[in-house]
Amino acid sequence: METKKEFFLECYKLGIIKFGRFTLKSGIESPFYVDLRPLASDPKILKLLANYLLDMLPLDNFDLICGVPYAALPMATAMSLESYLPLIIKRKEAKEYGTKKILEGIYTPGQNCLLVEDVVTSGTSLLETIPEIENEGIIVSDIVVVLDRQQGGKELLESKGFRVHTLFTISDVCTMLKDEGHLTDDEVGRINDFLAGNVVKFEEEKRLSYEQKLEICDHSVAQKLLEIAIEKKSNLIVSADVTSTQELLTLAEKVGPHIVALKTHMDIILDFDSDATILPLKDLATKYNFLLMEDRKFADIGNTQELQFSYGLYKISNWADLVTAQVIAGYESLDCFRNVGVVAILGMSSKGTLTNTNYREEATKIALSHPNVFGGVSQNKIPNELLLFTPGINVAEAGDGKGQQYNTPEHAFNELETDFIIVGRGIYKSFDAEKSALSYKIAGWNAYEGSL
Ligand code: 5BU
Repeated sequence: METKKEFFLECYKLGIIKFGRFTLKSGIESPFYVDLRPLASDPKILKLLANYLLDMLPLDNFDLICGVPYAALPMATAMSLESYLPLIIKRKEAKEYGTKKILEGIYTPGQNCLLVEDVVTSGTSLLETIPEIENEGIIVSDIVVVLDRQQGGKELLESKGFRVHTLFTISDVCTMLKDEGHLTDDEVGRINDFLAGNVVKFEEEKRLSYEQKLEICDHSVAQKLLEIAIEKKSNLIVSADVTSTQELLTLAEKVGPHIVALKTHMDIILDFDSDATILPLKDLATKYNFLLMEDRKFADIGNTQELQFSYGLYKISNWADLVTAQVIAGYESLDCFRNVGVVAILGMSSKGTLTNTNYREEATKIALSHPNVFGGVSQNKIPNELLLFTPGINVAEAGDGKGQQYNTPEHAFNELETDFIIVGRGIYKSFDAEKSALSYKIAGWNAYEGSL
């Protein structure tokens, strides 16, 4: 590695500096985050770093070398090995028993010690460390620093009479990374704002629109749902939890014009008959352009799910466009849902559900990786690659006395960035289901537009 710049770019590859939005210990938001500890895990880099640091100053001036714990300890050790300057170690806290020593190693009062620090920010922590070393009779005149965050630390230390030698400054780093295309003008602008002491304005990340989701969701059922949503200006799915074919068809006829999908629990229909129930339902779905979502919540091993999906009374695979499935049985259990889209149950709306953060994270990993899955049901945000379906929506009730918990469309769009709201009793139990569907459709669409 010939130049200092090439050396820095090698260091950068180890992930020592990240750009984005970080909240510092002080509560201040910073556009970058530095952690030089990974440098010690690459012996070649650590050795080169030690030599770059040693090259900055005349070594004859020093009798000892000491790193400020912890990040600079391996750096100081490597510098000692390269220069034969003896190493001393400064404890973070004095030993509580025995010698109560703060410095470990062999030294004598009056010796001059070179101090090594990874990053200097305000300089205050070095100003606390130096007197602890000086109290042992050691002289500190020079400090070598790998990265100066340019927040006044160097100047403060110099004003107290110390010589500070820095290998890189954050400005150097920005210039090098910008030259190499790793940083945009906007990011450099934010870093400069930050260094000038101004409050940094971060762009709020916006939710994706249905048009943007169309570009990233490649499952055909996801595409169809998004196209219907855009065309009908609706994100409403009505949950048709009625118990007869007549009620189901009447409801579908009323709400059909306003929905993207009709969600069913076909096993609660008392007079289910594939000709009398499914054929007219499919006609209505075609007439009003909505999809059929069977909320079967499969939760068994793959072989059983395959049978439940295609056999028995309901033969779901013959008519459903999308189905819900638990992912509790693991990745392969979802392989059987070949000709439909799967919406995975990631989190539930009911009180006391076991779908805690850990479960949701694991379930989301399966959902993201399985090609049959294009969405998830949840009461929390999920990754953009999956469409989010949120049940438990009702503008008039907070619950149903049986564990269901309700939220508003505004909550679902603003807080969860949902894609589709699912409304059952709020519509089919209302006096006028068509009117209610229309008002939930408008509320859902307004909430979606408001969240953009
Ligand atoms: P409601 O009448 O709007 O409460 O009906 C909600 C529907 O959504 C109902 O069919 C449930 O089976 C379904 N649901 C739910 O409410 N909560 C969940 O977490 C899941 C599904 Br998953």
